[in-house]
Amino acid sequence: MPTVFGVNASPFVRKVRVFLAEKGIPYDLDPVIPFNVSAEFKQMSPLGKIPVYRDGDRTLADSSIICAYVERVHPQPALYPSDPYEYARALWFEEYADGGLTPVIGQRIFFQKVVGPMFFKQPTDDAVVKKAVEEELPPMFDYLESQLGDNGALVGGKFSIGDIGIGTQFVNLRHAGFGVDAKRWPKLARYVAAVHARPSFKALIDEEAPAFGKPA
Ligand SMILES: N[C@@H](CCC(=O)N[C@@H](CS)C(=O)NCC(=O)O)C(=O)O
Repeated sequence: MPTVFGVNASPFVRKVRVFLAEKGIPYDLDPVIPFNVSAEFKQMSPLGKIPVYRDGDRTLADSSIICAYVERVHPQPALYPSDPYEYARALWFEEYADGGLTPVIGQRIFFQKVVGPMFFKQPTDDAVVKKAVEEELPPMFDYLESQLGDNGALVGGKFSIGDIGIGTQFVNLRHAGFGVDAKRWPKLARYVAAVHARPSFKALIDEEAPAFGKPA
């Protein structure tokens, strides 16, 4: 059985766990916290980050790379579109989430509301959160709203790695006590609710919410 190294609340660990759940692949979870990691862990993850995936004697770091590998080993159900442009668009949304949403949702909102107070005894800086929620997120939500059709997926009408990458960020936002205003972004609000209702996401939200967020 493969092992995922990493802890709940990391959007990247959750991305891999949702991916594996969608594929129906059982795995063990080794809850490595990414602070002062061991030399042994750094051999698997040279940047010292979570997640890491171990499959027999093969190890991989980085959620995007892990998912790409798992897709090749377990092609069904396909979580990357087969059409070349849709494939690239799905990767784009994964990157938009990892590189674009993470600095706002993860590093500012979730860190200030959850990680800082819980792990570093650091009070929330409300000004940072307010700026992120009121000024930085809305243009990102506008963009996502503009990309959504009515079929519940970002690319090609079919659930993909792009939806997993975006969906996992919104779990952190939810744990921090924020959501999507359905009056302002109706398609995005519906989309996020539908993605989070999938068994793969719901199981993790239910698992994490008592520790990190509001009860699901
Ligand atoms: N691009 C990486 C990012 C992973 C990442 O930043 N993980 C964070 C936790 S959410 C981490 O391990 N941070 C510890 C550190 O940067 O030292 C991925 O997709 O896996």
